[in-house]
Amino acid sequence: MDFPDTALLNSRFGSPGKIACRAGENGLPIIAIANGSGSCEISLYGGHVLSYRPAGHLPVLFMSKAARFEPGHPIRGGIPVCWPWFGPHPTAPALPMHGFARILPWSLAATDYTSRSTEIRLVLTDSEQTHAWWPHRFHLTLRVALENALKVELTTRNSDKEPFTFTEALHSYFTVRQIMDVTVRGLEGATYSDKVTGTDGHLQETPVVVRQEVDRVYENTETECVIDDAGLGRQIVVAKQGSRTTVVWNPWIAKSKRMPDFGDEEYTRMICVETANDTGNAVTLDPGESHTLAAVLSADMKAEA
Ligand code: TA6
Repeated sequence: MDFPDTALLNSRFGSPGKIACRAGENGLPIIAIANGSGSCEISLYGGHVLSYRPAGHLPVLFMSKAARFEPGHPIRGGIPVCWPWFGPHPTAPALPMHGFARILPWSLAATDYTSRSTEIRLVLTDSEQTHAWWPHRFHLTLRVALENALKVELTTRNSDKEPFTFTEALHSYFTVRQIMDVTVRGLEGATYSDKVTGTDGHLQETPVVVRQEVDRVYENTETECVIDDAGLGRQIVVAKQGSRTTVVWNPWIAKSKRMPDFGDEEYTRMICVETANDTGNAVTLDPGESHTLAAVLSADMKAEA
């Protein structure tokens, strides 16, 4: 897997105190962006936001201590880009889980900064490799903007001659102090498919709590979610645009033990609240059309009770 030399990236895109490129594990290039609002790191491998830390806060995104940074293997934590399908491929389960965008090298196309915002734009386009998995021409842009929130935008453009349909997710892993002290608000009244039991049509009547493996797909919901972390006295707000599906996942005990790139106890310190468009909210683009999926993440210390 070829990546540009980080010295070359720095000469072209670097800016002291704002944008820096470095070689991470196995030489995978990492772009670090920073400003008065905080800091964020993004891997060119997978177009993958690895970390986000608002000024004055503990890290917002979770990264497994057992995560593997190896070409061909998805990174366990941060914000994996699931595209052009979410979950297993609908008809060819042997194809990569959650699509191929998160296991391919992206290019750094542009960086920009103002007094308030620092942003980068990564690009992934179709290739012989992607055609073998998905027979369409596309142009994918990931824009990551660090302001008083972290805005992550995934824009799909159909550069083919025929329409295509895709599903997608920004599969965000969030750090919590202790999962037993966490509730996720914002999905009350929505219905979900339970991927653990394989059943549909469940009504979410209360804020989500995790006391077992949770793998729920809420379709037709555009509301923002709030991860209320009583242990840290912090709320993480997961706002979204261009997304009609939200997924909530915690692997709990048994599944954690089955994941080699995830610590057996790490389920206690994370929860995924994913910004998506899954099957019932799949997106179809005509040639030349574009669609943007965006997650806007921010953290607030809870007001003293
Ligand atoms: O978003 C939840 C989910 O679809 C779960 O079913 C679980 O498979 C998780 O994604 C992680 O998938 P991965 O392929 O990254 O191990």
